[in-house]
Amino acid sequence: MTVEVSAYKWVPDFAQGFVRDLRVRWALEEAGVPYRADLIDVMNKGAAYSDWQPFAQVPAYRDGEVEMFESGAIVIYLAGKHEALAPRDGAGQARVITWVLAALNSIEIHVAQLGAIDVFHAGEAWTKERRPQVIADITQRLQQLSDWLGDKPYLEGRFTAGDLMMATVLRELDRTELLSKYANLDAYLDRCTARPAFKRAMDAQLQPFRENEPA
Ligand SMILES: N[C@@H](CCC(=O)N[C@@H](CS)C(=O)NCC(=O)O)C(=O)O
Repeated sequence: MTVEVSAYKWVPDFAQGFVRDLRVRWALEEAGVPYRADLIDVMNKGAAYSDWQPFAQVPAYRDGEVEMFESGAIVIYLAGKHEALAPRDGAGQARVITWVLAALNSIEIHVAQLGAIDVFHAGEAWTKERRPQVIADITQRLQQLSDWLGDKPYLEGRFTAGDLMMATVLRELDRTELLSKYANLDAYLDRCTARPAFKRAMDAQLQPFRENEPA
């Protein structure tokens, strides 16, 4: 069966290039696995979609053997199958799983709060009080990540699904100044997103947005 990934037909400008199907598309591109995007309407997903993704979000994934949701789980699953995404030895794979979860649970958890403050709840009174602490939390994590990375090209030396996930999280800070204070993280993000597989994944996400732009 063809690998299928759910994605949106169109999203508003601020979300274009950031919808989380990008993570799965990128992993599949790195692994050289062809796939089909099942495009759904963000405003009208249809009741049946919740059978595939219980929270009615994207991405969801299926390949004939498994049916999954959660971008992190899907990327970890793919890393287990493809050397392009993780070493084949158990210890190496354990490190990759660790970094995928670190990206999501130790860094994105803070970065997502900044998105809530600056984008989804922009201008609301409570955001003024909350924002400084969120910035402090992100800054601490970036410093720690920068210290870990040092002058390595990737988190574990070679590119893995851990870098893929970390780069998609760090990209969420692109509209802030926070990342540019860490030259090695800035260069790391550029290195990850310069990969041809990332560019193909990005093009594939953006193409339907151009074709389905509301009149
Ligand atoms: N934890 C989920 C989050 C998925 C998610 O937030 N999807 C967003 C797009 S990036 C979505 O579908 N939002 C629309 C909605 O919630 O209705 C994952 O990583 O897969």
